[in-house]
Amino acid sequence: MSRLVDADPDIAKVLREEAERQHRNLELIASENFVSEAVLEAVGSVLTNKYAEGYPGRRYYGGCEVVDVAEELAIARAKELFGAPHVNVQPHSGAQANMAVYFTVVKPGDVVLGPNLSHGGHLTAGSPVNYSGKFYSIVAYGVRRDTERIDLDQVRALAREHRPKLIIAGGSAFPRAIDFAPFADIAKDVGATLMADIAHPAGLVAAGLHPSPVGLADFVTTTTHKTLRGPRGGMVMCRAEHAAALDKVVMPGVQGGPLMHVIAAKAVAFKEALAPEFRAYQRQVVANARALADALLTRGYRLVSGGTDTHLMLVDLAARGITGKEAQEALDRAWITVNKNTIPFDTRSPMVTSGIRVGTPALTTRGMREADMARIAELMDRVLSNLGSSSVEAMVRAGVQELTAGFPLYPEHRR
Ligand code: DSN
Repeated sequence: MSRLVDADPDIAKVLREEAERQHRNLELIASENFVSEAVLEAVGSVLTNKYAEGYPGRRYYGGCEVVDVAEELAIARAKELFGAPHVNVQPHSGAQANMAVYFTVVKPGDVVLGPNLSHGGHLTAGSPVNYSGKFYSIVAYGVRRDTERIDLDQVRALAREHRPKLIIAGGSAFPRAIDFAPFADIAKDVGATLMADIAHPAGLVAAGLHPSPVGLADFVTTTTHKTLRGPRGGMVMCRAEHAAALDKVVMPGVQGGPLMHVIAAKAVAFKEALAPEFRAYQRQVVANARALADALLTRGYRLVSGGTDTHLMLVDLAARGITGKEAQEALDRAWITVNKNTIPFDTRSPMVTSGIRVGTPALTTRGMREADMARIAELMDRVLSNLGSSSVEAMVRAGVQELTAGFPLYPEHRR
C-alpha cells in the first residue's frame, strides 16, 4: 500500500507543514493541546472503517465485537476518571454533546438560562446564530461589572423570574473556577435541569484542581481535546435516571455511526489521564497560567477579573488602544498563536474584539515551566508595544525559535 507521500504529496505536505508550524509557534490558544503519539495512532487507525451504530452489545451492524471493546474501555475509564454514573462517549464534538442534552430535556420554545457568549459563555449556550438560540427561548446571565466573575445573584433572580427548564453552567472563556454548587441550588429552587459544560476545565476537573459538577449537575458535557488532551470529540455524563433517554438522543436522535477510531483514541487519552503524571501535568498547567498572568500584570496589562484560577486568562487590550484582532494578527506574524476574544461588556464585534484569550495547556505539554512563561510575556509585550513593527516581529520570531527549539514537538511528523 502506498504511503501518503506517494498517494497524495499535496496532503502529505500539508501534514508535514502543520506539524512544523505546531513545533515552530508558541501555541497559546486555550482550547488547544498536543496529543500523545498513542492517541494519534488510534485516531489514524483502521477503526475508521467500521460502522457501529448502536451501543456495545446492541449494534445495528455485524462485526462490531472488536470495536465494542474500545467503546467499553472508553466508557469505563471515563466513569472512573470523573466518578460519573453514566457516560456516552459517542458525541462527535462538544456542540453535539450539548445538543444531545438539549434534545433530551427541552422542547423547542422552552426557556433556557445560559451564560452570555461575550461574558465567557459558548455558542451552544444560546447564541442567536446557533441552533440553541434559534430553537429555544434564551435568557442570558453574565458576570458582574465590578468583579468580572459570574453574577450568581443575577442567575438566581433570572431563574426565579423566567423559570427555565434548563440552566447551563460553564463556557469557553471564564478565567475563574466555576462553583457548581450554587447553580445546583438555583436549579433545584426553580425545578430546572442543570447542565454543566466543562469542555475547558475537564482536565483540571479530572485532576481534582477545579470543582467538579459530577453529582451536582444532571448532565455534564465536555470536549475531549482541550485540557483533557485527547482526540477532537465530545462526551456526555449524566445521572443514571437520564441514561436511557440520553443514549437514544445521541443515537439515533442526532447522530448516526459513531467514530470508532476517535472513541478508541478517547479510551487511550482517558488511560493517560488516569495515570499520576496527568495530575502533575495539570498542576503545571495552572502554575504556568498563574506565572504568565503575573508576568503580564507586571508589564501593565489588565486581565479580566484580575487574573486566573484555571488554564486561561483574558487580556483586555482596550486601554492599550489596540484591538484583539490587531493583537492576534501581530502575534501571529511573530509566531505566537492566540485568539482574539470579546471581554465582558465589550463594545467591539466578535470579529474585532477588545481582548485576547491566552492559555497554557499546549505549551505545558511541551514541557515549558514558569520561567518560560515569563519569557513569553516579554515576547508578547514586545510585539504588542510595537504594533506593526516588522523589525520587532522579526526579533521576536528569533526569540520564539530559541524557546521552542528546546521543546521539540512531533519530530517524526516533521520529516
Ligand atoms: N472553540 C472552542 C474554544 O476555543 O473554546 C469552544 O467551542
